[in-house]
Amino acid sequence: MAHFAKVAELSARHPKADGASFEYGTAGFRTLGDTLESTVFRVGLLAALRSQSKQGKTIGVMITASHNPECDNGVKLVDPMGEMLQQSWEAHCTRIANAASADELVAALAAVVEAEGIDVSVQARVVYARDTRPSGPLLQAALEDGLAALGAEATSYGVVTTPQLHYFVRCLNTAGTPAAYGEPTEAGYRAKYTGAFLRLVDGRPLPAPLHIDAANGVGGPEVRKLAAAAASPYLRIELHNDDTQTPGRLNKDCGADYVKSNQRAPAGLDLEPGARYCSFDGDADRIVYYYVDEHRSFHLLDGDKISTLVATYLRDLVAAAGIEDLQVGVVQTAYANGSSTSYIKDTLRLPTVFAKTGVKHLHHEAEKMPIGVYFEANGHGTVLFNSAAVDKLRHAAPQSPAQEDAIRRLWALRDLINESVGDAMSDMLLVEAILICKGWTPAQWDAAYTDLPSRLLKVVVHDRTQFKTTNAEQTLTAPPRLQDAIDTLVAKFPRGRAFVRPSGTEDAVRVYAEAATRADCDQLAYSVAGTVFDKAGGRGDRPAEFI
Ligand code: NG1
Ligand code: ZN
Repeated sequence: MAHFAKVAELSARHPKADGASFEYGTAGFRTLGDTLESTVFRVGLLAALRSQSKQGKTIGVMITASHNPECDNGVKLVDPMGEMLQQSWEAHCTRIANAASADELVAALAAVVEAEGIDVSVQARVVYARDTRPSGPLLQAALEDGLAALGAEATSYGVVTTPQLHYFVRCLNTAGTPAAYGEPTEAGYRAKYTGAFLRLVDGRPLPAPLHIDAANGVGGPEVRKLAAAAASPYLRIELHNDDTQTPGRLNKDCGADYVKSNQRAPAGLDLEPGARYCSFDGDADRIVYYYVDEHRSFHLLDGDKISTLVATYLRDLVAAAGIEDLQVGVVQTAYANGSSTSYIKDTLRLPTVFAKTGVKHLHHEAEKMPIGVYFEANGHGTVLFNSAAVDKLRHAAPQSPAQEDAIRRLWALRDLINESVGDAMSDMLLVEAILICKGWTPAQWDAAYTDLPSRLLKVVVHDRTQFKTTNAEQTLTAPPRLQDAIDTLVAKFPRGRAFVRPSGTEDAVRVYAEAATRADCDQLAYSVAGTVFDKAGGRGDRPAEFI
């Protein structure tokens, strides 16, 4: 096809290593940064085709490996409304990334054009950005070659957070329509979110400063600019781990993933009772909060705690606004702490569903709810208002000043939320606004329910693809009889729950367990991990007994 004339020539500059194999998974392509050049070049080609398949709508490409080590990198595509790439294209991505030669690559591209009925005369439009990783500039150059090979109109947003890029894509594709989302610029992003935040908190007592661990990633400079744009005593921040220059520091012993996984403060922060802390991950799409009590015990306020805080606040505002039949629902994954699920069902009495791991799955479930709050326990999530909910808000007829105020607040909340994707900065402003409005300390927020002790382990096995799950990934259907063995172990522990699933982002199987006490939980987690190791081809060291 003439359209692919330049592909072979430019592809030769970014050859694929023999034998290398890539898969577009939950987080796009993700692996060691110095093995990704051919893949990122090809993602440029894919982005152009995806845009053409959407009649020239703007597609986004983000180069990041999020919370993973600095030596990793990754790349993912962003669809026109700022959402994750439509799942049916993931197989196209994998096939194109794995084409062994230039000829195979061109044939694979032609197959996508054929399968999707793409009109290649449409002008493709693509915007892209990267995080602070050292491998980023070289990968960006490869991407630019891929975009040039198909004549895409390409615009770089430089180094920004992942959710900022999602926001830009949505703004660009909704400009001039009733769904216009905002200005597709960094300044526009900051103005939109800080404006909504200040509308919500205006007149309330001022909070203490917020301490932010920026994981030594792109969130550091970006949140500094956000606070400068707000220029308000309602958003006073103390920034920590904001070194994006020194090699090796990104995500090293810090950031949301470290804090959630280790249930402890990041390096570089000495926690003081009474203060409020949060951690972003390396590309600032996840956030967790935490604090220490007067005995200096550490308390984590993870995605489940954020989700329940936000859902409660929204539910109460809808009631205060006097709007009937505007249901707030909550989407979780199996990694949600069992106490949070019971709290949502039994105390808040809100509908809740489980989705598979990975935000695209939660996003799709939340879209089915009028107001859908979704968070992974690791702090990645947001809130969606469907069009029926927006209509209800638009047509609400307040009967009192209190109702009018609640409706005004619901609008401001909607503006405060990055609906395209989970966003650490927007989620931070959301939590801050709610805490300010309620006059709450982190301990008061934490008091809603007590987490069950939980433990997340990894088991390396010879072949993780043999693990198949059902029931939102909580039950194994293969390898045979492994689930029975897990069930027998779980039954021994009060409030015990455990499940096993293959990771979508790492070559490992994850084991999650929770139980009524820390000792029971650890015993359950390690015995399930040991069983997986023994019965399903464990590799390397058998998971160590807990200490
Ligand atoms: P995998 O590796 O499939 O467990 C991890 C996280 C997900 C999600 C993705 C994408 C856990 C247990 N899993 O997926 O929640 O964030 O990475 O980054 O946290
Ligand atoms: Zn991330």
